[in-house]
Amino acid sequence: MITIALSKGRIFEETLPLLKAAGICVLDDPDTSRKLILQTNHSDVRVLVVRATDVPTYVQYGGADMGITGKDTLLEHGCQGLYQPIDLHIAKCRISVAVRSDFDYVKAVKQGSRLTVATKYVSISREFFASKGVHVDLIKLYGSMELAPLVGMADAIVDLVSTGNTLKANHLTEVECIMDISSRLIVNQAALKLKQAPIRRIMDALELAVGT
Ligand code: PRT
Ligand code: MG
Repeated sequence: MITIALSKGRIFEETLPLLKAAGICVLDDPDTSRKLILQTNHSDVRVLVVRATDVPTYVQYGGADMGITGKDTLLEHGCQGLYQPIDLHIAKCRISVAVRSDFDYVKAVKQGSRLTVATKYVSISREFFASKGVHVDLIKLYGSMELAPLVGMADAIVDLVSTGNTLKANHLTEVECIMDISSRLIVNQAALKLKQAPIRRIMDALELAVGT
């Protein structure tokens, strides 16, 4: 049995065509079904539906043999016990610093001010600001980061940006891009040794599907 961990939403939707190209069709729709284990057209391939931030954990601890996760989630989680063989080029966005439109970020950085930054991405943010020599106090949030500068809780946020519409709607301005993000295939290292042939077959098919 090969178990693949996926999260509902954009990653699931953008992964389906790649799996299909690899000959794997998921038989249940996670939006209408309450099942957390989905069958596929292969009796020996199944899909787990988990929270996006839990995908690396399931793969790391062997609850799933492989999974698909954003680079953002992977960097925050850490990569222990995981192979990352393929960039699937899906769910693309960037992770950026944004501030209230009336906040002069460039000046604050130039003056060496201490910044308060609200984010779900504490580890990525800590590393980024340290590399710039900017002192920050990080506030960990789990969602709706955009609110923090609006209510005076933070000078800046670090969050994912795609179209930029969410920032715009909340009168925030993107001032710096930290890195481009896409989703990766991750594979449990022990599973790759134990189930080498079937895992390689899926990896090769996905790689081919991404290239086409
Ligand atoms: O939503 P939930 O709390 O269940 O989990 P999640 O937010 O971790 O999952 P999900 O499905 O929202 O995101 C999964 C992955 O998709 C992320 O880890 C990214 O790798 C990738 N991705 C790609 C994005 C976006 N684009 C994106 N735009 N994830 C989130 N967003 C959000 C962003 O956080 C912001 O709130 O969309 C908003 C910005 O979008 P624009 O288009 O207005 O700029
Ligand atoms: Mg989300």
